[in-house]
Amino acid sequence: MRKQIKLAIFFLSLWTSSLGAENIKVYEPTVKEVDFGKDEADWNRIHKRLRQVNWDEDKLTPAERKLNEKFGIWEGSNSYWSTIDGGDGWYEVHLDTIIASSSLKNQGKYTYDASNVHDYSLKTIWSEGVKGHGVGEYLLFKFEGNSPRVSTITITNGCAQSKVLYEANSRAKKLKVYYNDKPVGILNLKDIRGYQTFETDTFGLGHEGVKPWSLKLEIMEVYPGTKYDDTVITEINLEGPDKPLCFVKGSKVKMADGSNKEIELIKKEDKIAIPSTNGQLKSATVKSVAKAVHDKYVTYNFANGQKLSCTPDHVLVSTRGNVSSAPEQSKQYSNTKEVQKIKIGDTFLIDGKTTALESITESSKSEESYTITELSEGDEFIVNGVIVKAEMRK
Ligand SMILES: [Ca+2]
Repeated sequence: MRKQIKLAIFFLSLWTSSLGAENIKVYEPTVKEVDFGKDEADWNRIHKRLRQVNWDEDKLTPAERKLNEKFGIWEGSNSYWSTIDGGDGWYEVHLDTIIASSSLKNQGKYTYDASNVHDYSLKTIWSEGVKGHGVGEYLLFKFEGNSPRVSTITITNGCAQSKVLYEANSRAKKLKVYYNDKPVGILNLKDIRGYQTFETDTFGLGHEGVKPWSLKLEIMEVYPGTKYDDTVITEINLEGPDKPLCFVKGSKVKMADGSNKEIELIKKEDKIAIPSTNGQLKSATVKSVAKAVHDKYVTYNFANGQKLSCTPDHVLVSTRGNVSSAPEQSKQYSNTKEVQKIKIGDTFLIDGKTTALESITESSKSEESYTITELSEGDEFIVNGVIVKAEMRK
């Protein structure tokens, strides 16, 4: 009997070491510690002041300006507790669903569902719902086949909103990563409040992908809470190399009522103007928006003095059809298969008049930019007077 057990242990250890021989990588994070809540009052004060002065930062006192250098509050800022400002996250748009193996039952108005780890709110958390520390419990992120690839995972561990709640609940220490149910890595989390960023292998196939795919994060080890066993995660945010094609902050979108609105302020359900076949404008509803940080932009300078700055692959509608500065990259979108290289002298219908492109300038500066990714109707909208495409992934 004893021999059998020994033999079993022997085979078990063979099996685990062969598992270890698989391509399992161990990832260490880059860490940004934040004492969430500590400067909330300051944040709210600056936010209020900026609203009072109609978002003109020059009207703040030097001390207020200095504070806002740290906060970066602007018109699109949602709240102190939001990890994202100005519209939706790109990965929220394309993520199919998040499933948890278990979740703690709702307590009054508090929920602990899987979706809480990807709602960009530091006030909401996922908590596993089994007895003990939840080792073996997991979150499963399911993606559509052509979803943007994932190569960066940023985790806000534990119940990060307060030091007391953070320490009271358990936190993840090691998370095992599965790509399509195959173990591929281990994330070694630190026991800190703040952001922990892991640069991983690249998962998914991007625009070439057809089959749905998944990432699973499974609790392997925890830092035990002082009061509760429940293991808690506040946020898991994803990023990768496939980014939406975007316009720089301040670009003006033509609205259905004829006014113009900065692209960073455009939200779901806004009514914007779109071109129609008879040359007139009509109204369409924004269904989704996205933002991303890019480091390469082009500015198109038109003969009428109009300018438009966007990513090189963003598609503009010229009088000879779809054009962009990087047509090969533009073709990844289902509605922009036919794209030609933009040329000086190409003509565009801007505010009802035919205007030529005079020059193109390139810039390399890392900044946030924005776009509309889905409309209730059509796939074109108007930015700085120019008709552009909303690139559709499906
Ligand atoms: Ca959350």
